Amino acid sequence: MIQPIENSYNVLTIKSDFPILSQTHQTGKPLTYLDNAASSQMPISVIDALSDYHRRYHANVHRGIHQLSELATEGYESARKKVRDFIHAKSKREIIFTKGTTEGINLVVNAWGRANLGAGDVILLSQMEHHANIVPYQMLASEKGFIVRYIPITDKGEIDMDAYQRLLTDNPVKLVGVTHCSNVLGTINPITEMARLAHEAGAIIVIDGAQSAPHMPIDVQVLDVDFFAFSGHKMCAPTGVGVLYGKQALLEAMPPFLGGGSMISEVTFDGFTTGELPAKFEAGTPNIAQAIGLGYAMDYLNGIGLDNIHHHIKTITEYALDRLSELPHIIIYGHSPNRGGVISFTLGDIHAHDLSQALDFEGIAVRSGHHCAQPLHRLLGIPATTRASFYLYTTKADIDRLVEALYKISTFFVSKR
Ligand code: C6P
Repeated sequence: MIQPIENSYNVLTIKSDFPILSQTHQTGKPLTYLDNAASSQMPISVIDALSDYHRRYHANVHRGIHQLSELATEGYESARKKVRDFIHAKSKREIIFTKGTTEGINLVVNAWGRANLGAGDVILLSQMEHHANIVPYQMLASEKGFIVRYIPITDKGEIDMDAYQRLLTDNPVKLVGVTHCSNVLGTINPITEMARLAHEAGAIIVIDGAQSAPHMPIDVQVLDVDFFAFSGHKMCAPTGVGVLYGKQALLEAMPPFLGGGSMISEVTFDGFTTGELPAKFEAGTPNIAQAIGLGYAMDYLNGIGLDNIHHHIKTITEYALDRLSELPHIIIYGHSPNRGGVISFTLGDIHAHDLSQALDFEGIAVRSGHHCAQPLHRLLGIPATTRASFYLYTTKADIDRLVEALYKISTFFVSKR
């Protein structure tokens, strides 16, 4: 078993950087926040950076030549450089600010997909995808007539790599869309290997990085992926900002997604020409404060070190798996040894919503439902799970509180029968 590293990592100091976490729940109990896969919290440095922007240099970007606009543009473009460094992209032209992962994937589908996919083409998604990585493809498939196939998963909740290779060779596959880390099973998928196989088969690979970018070092060049989308609000930044990374040659060759201000070079009454990257994919006024906030969130995460964060989450997840396994009637979904910080489970026949409401009465925030992965839940034969998800500030004491509360709740439900 991995030894707890809380002393050297100093999780309590990290936790004290997040003002929201020192609150008391309305029940008077301490607040234990275990819903980080939905949205994480913001450290004081990010909150201060947002406030500073709003107090000192709020203005539109790339438009005015007055002082406030220049400061805002500088802040916004400096955030782009921080993102480039954070994911090790070659150029900041490859960094497109979006609203979040969902918008990033929709951009790829509607721009690259619309230009490159047609009747009879095949694309592969996996059975563990979030709706954001299924529905946009289904929408375009119904219009264009391409075929969507699903890579099966094993009993452990991992991609079935043999089936993946068969699906790649059986068909002329044009695109593979897969999550880096499942938001239900926690599985971290072997993206470098999957990208190599996709490229050998002549397909591009699009990665949903919503659950991986916040938790582990990302190098898009080592992964050799064509597109990689993620969201700021799961990595200490505000909502309303995300990133789509794309290889420059692909971004240059594909048409724009949205039309409007900023994304053009020239407009006449008869038509328009597109602007340079990355503006070509950023029509309209962007979420400036949020992008600047994301840059500060990346500074904060870098200050702790993504390797350290990844190690801490692995340690906490192992501890949580050990402790949760003590509970009678618990079923945990996802058994890959290579996993991120989410644990989805059912507890006897207690409905997931009842369970998360009862946990809320104990001051513990988790998520229940299908977690926007309904096809996966159908495959698992269950309508809903309860999910606890961890981040850089989660302590062993948080896990202990969760387990104690689950004991208490299961005793209460059994006594009611
Ligand atoms: N999952 C969860 O509770 P947006 O909403 O665009 O920021 O992210 C969408 C998304 C895409 N892929 C994966 C793997 C995700 O986990 C998410 C967001 C949250 O699991 C909210 S549904």
